[in-house]
Amino acid sequence: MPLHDFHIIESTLREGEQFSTATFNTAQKIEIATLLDQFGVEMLEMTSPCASPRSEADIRAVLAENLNLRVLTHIRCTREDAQRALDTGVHGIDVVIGTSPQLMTHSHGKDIRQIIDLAEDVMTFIRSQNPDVILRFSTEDSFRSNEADLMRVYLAIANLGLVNRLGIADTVGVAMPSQVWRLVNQLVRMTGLDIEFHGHNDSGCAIANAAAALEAGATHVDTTVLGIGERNGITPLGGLIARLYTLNREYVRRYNLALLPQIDALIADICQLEIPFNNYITGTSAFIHKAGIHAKAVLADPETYEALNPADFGLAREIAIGHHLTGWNTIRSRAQDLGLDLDDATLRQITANIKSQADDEALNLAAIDDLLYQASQDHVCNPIDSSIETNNVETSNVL
Ligand code: HCA
Ligand code: CU
Repeated sequence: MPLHDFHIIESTLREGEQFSTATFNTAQKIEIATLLDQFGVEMLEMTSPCASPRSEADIRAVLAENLNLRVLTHIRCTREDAQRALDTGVHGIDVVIGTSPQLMTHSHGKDIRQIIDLAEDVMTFIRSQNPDVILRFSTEDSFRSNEADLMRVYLAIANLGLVNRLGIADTVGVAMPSQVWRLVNQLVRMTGLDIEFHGHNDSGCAIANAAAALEAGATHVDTTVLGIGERNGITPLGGLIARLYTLNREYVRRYNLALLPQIDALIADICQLEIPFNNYITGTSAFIHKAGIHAKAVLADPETYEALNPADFGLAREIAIGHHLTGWNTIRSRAQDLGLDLDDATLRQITANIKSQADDEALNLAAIDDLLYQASQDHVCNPIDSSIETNNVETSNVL
């Protein structure tokens, strides 16, 4: 299980460019590549040089930055595309060809024998031109391909002894984690080569499928920042990190995790998106605790209700206070933060008051603070404060 030793192929500058609102100019590509390099991703996949003049120029521009990460480009399975890719001086080439009946019919029109012949020819050509380029061969739409056909293709390519990696792609986001596990496991056992997983998120399994691939022995996972890509995208970088961190922090310790908020914010900004409230790690609510029972336990020990430590990502947890589910431990903690010394009975009374008011509308922090300051002043003059409205909430039930 190479979970401690996997590699991220960050494809924001390839798959991510295929997202509906994504267009990156050269400076933005360099900024994104540089940040991802600082984060520590091992590989960066860029759009084919054949896609547009700027796509070609930008591969060279990113290469000229001399980053630590390896720069890859993603091409169709043709000699022409391969030559253009080689000409850029890129570190690695990711070749893909569709193998599902749908793609064989509507994309390139070739049958399995023709696919194998073409792939063998293109792989042999690339290797003959450059013995060092990192070479990957992948089948598009692997999970809707006929399994026997798929294996014929992979075995033929593996037997050439020329490629560094085989890729599998859940192109339309239909695979279940168990299917991914099985296919990866089969390929690892059959070929012994490095295996890459690329998974779309149409049915919400992109992260789970990437994790299943790694558990089955995959060595590389494709991600994009915020998961952007065709349709609703692929495995998000932050989501993969969250998944692996919660298995074992050591798996992701080599990455500069505190850069994640900046990376997500940069892509959201360029693509004019809001980071979803429920996004992994960087969503606005990812570290907000609300119910009194939760807040009490988190105040005692955050790990009670946190599988991820926000501080590891340069973030802070929040405790929501002014709502009807609040608890007196939370209110006491706020009073302590304000330097107010209020006795338990007073705090319970204020809590009951807040709950009662918040049944109609949540109170903001300033309103809570006013109540606490007021109580503290009244307390000095009159320890039993009759001005604070209470309701029938049993104080013993108020957590
Ligand atoms: C594409 C399809 C692809 C390729 C994945 C891969 C997919 O847009 O070219 O090369 O592994 O999802 O199948 O992104
Ligand atoms: Cu894709």
